[in-house]
Amino acid sequence: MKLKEKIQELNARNERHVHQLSHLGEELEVKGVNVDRIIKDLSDFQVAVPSWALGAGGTRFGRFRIGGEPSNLEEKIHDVGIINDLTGTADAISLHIPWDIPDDPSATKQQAESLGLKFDAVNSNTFQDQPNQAHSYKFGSLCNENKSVRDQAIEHNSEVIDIGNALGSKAITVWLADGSSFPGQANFRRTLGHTADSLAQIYQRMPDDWSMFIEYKPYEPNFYHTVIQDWGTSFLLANETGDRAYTLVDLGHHLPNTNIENIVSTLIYQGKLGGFHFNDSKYGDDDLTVGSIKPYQLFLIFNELIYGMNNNVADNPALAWMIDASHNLKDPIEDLMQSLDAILVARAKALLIDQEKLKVAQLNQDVVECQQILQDAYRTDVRPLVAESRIKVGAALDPIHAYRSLEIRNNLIAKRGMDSSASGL
Ligand code: LRH
Ligand code: MN
Repeated sequence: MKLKEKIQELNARNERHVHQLSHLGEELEVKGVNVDRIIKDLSDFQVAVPSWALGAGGTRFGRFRIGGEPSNLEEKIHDVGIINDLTGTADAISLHIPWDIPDDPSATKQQAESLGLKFDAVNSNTFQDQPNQAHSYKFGSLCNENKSVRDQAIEHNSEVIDIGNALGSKAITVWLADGSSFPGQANFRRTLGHTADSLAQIYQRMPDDWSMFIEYKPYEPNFYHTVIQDWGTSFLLANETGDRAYTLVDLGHHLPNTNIENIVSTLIYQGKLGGFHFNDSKYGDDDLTVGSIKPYQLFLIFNELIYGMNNNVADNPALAWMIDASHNLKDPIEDLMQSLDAILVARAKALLIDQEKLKVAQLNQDVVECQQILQDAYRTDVRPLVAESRIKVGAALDPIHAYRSLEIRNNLIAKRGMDSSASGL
């Protein structure tokens, strides 16, 4: 029996869900909420799964195998197919090159389409040296003082665009480790200038309907300066590079206590927000499960996203939603499904915010009422809406329960063994 049929069987036992949904529906209708509109919004909301996060992640201190890991692109696409069947929220894959170069792009595209999947932004990699590479990226790639290193990195990004183009992708994400680890090591102005010039050359290589996402990060692997260290630097480079260049916000790429929702609001206001790498963190770029550490911040970010796109004065394009996480302890498929659930829960709560009432309270400078409106939405248990949005598209009422009761990991281990390992972080 196919996975989708087994899911329908499991979903059949849902009396408790039906009761919870009708109770919540009554509560929300009293408040004038259009419940069906929210459930439809959640069903339509799709997030791309990173191809580099389908195996066990690790740190320099160690990596612990989980068994049944996908050891090639075909198996990775298969696993994203499982995640999408169970959640109905993951109809795209974001590839990282060269970790996941398709041997036969048309066969890869076909396999993905047969599973109802497409390819979101492709990611270049000039933060690692590949075997037989002419020039090292040890001292940077697009920012390197040495032109032949920059040209090599520009060429790599051009190859990534060609691969993405063959798969039907429409965007490239450029994240650069470029920077320095000691004062005096780098000239800030020359390295930023080289980067701007290199991005402009890559931009010229993009098809006219493609976008470039410029991802910023304050530190790691360089620990004194990073060329594209913050949203402001990415924003100025996006403006300098072209109309189809945007800033990508990775939630883990902020110094402690940064107000990310304020950054999101400003970028949409300027029409320069390209998309997200969703994850969560306690300290640095921890790449933890979305919503596992700061779920209220994620809710506040979605509030700005919903308000911003409903008042889209600068014609910000539709956003690219992607997860970027690393699974050091959890089963990657379970971890990704928890992240997808947390994203839908945060979005559902934010959709409950009465934006009109909030505006009135803000204009009246009624600070208490403003918080009351936000937290009334945040404190609403929206899980029945999220579950119903999955059931509506044939996915599992409870993906983790379905995944475990169908013993999917054990079946993968039986097929692939305990020692198979996935490329990626
Ligand atoms: C850098 C980053 C970037 C990817 C990498 C896998 O920290 O967030 O998005 O290239 O992780
Ligand atoms: Mn990222």
